[in-house]
Amino acid sequence: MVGEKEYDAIWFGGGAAGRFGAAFHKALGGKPLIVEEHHLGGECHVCRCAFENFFSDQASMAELMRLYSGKSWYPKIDLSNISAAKAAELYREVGQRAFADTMKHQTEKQLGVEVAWGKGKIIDKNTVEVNGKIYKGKNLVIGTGSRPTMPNIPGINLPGVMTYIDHPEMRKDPKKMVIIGGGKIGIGKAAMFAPFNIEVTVLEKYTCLPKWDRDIRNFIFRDFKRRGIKIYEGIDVEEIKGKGKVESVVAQFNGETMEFPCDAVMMSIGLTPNSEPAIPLGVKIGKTNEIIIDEGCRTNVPGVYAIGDAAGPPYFMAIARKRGMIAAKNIAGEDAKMDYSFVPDHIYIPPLEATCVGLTEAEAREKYGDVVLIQVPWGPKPEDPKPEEYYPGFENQGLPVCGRMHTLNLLFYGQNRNGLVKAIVDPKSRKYVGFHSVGDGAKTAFQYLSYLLKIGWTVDQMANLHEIFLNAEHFIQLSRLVAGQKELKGFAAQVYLEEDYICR
Ligand code: COM
Repeated sequence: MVGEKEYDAIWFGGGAAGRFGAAFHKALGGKPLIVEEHHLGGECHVCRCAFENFFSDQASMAELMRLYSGKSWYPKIDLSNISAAKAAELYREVGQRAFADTMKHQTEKQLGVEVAWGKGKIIDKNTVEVNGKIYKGKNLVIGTGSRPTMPNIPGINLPGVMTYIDHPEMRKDPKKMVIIGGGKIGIGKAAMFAPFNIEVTVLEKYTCLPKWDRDIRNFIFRDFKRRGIKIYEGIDVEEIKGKGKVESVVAQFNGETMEFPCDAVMMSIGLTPNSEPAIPLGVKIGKTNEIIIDEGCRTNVPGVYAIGDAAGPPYFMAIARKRGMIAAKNIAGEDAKMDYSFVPDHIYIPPLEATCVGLTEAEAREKYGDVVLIQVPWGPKPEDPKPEEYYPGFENQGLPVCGRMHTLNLLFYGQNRNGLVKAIVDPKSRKYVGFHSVGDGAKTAFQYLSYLLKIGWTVDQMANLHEIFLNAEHFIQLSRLVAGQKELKGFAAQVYLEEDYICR
């Protein structure tokens, strides 16, 4: 049966990219149709960003309760029965359904975008079949997302091997978890599981969070060490062992065979784009299985676009949604291009979060030579800290980094765990070239900081903004303290502690 209408575009996949693209297309006056089998919004509210926001909050609560238990006015809290599986159950029961309903209501009712529900089959670039019904479109937009990359190692299919997709599905609390892959997903998962009395070890073949600023990495890994989360870099996983279920991970480390007993393994070595449904159309596929697109999200086949994770990295929701928007504009006859400059990055590391945009210090030094750092805390402990006069365990390192409740509380209770902010400035032009933060609540500012970087914002302009003190990232007031310098030198003694927190 042929559908009555011909659509301007069939959006194949209603995830973040397809849903936003189709909505934008409709707003531009086009006739879009989304084809979606499961949920509008894709994996986001099932197992990715929305779920991770929720689960990070649960992990933050658990970690903070542990930290504050019995201190000051906090009662002693018994954390022996806390459960990551129970937290996941709450999300399954409430979060997934509530988000699915909201996405459906917003897309179909509020935005008036038509959805063909069911497993779609691409017949040709103008024809898609859903539940036996044929839909015709002038353009086809592939937004089929990505999946976890799975290595071909023995034991990979054993029960107990999970990926981020299985996280909300967990029914039982593991005791020991090995996380294979120390990228953004793996490091975030380590911080999320550890507060639930789960012993976590991260095994990374190369370098954890390789693109992040050294100080941010050090901050995260110093905190992991304190929390008992072990990290190995340069370790080569050979096998997952177990009789009927996961029992250990075997790896080569510095020429030795090591075995890590565990009852769960989280695989997080990367993402693979789901490009397969588009291959019969003759679209070009890249080395990492991504559909190759130009700046306008066009594939090599006229009238066929690819958006979101299906078109490869950066794997970031804003990019997915913006690729949808750019494809919509081009379908509507504009000549729009993606802008990949100054894309921020973010990790949940409950009870905090890390965010960055622009250059790392190392990259900035390579490009600009001597750069100025505007950061807190700014260096080793003062000579005369007498920490016990403040509070047992209070390290008195530099100034507090204040965000929301977590960071100020962490300052007083958390043995210097409250955060780090760092802006990098080219002293000649006085322009910022990078912003970095570990703390709580700063990610909101980074949405706008990325734009300020793009337009070449200077310390002098920042010094003129109106801060609402206490704020999550301090960049305005810290910049104002030095903006009066004719020759910009920044603060004195800007050395951050560098130690080795990782097993290498
Ligand atoms: C968010 C998914 S849960 S989407 O990007 O709004 O579609």
